[in-house]
Amino acid sequence: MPNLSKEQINQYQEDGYLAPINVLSRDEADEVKNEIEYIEKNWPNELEGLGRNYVHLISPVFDKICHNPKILDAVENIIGKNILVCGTTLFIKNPDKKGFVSFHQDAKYIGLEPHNWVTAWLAITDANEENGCMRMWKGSHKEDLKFHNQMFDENNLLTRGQTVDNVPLDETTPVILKAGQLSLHHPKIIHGSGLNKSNERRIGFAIQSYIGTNVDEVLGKIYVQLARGDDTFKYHEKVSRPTELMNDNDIKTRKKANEELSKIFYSGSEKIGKY
Ligand SMILES: O=C(O)CCC(=O)C(=O)O
Repeated sequence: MPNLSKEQINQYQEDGYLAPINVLSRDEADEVKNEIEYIEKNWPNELEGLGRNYVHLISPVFDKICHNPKILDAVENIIGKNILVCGTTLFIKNPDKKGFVSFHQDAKYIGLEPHNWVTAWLAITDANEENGCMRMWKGSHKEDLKFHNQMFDENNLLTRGQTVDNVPLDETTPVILKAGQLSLHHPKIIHGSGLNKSNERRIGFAIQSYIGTNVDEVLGKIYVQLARGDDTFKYHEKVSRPTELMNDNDIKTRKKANEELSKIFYSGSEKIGKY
């Protein structure tokens, strides 16, 4: 059931993003944080590098978020009722690290065509200006895809350090979220995020993205789940939902999915980054 008001849908269409949307309580968000810390403790490298992608394929906790009816209701307003979960990424900024995200457009290197898709970013911790929340350049989604410099900076949390130059910081808006709140953003909106200057971790779980069943992957292969509706296009291979943490078969599926995703991310690139 679509759940956004007309004003919210207009806001998304005009600004290129929408926030905040209440999804989880703070306690529920804390449970998700505990799941991350449990995985990090027991499988130390599992969420590192390329492993920050597709965690929903090995963890029922993250799988449940992707299929959360509140999120899907909001997403349905934007891309229609036939919805696939295409991928997920954990964006973790630890306080002792210099991680940032350069200004970029998601649609530039991901190969998902047409742009009937939306990225949902769930705050697992509070996200604010001090700890490096996302900043959006409102209305920039109405323009074409821009040239991106490929910087490969080791502190950049993006694959190639892809960067749109000369974005006026004072024209960007911080997306301030409490733990458990969600933002939705458009494939072409220019956005990024700065350093975490606080003493706590800043954690975001991005479902990147929810795609309409009519969306193809023109650069490679993706593994999807049907989240809602019917898939009459059948462009992509479907994968099952995990029922236990780190099941052997799910680990294999995730490895395969990540290998294919890496080919997409670095398609046409001379260099490979760490994610
Ligand atoms: O987590 C961040 O700071 C940036 C995430 C991002 O660029 C995205 O989800 O598209």
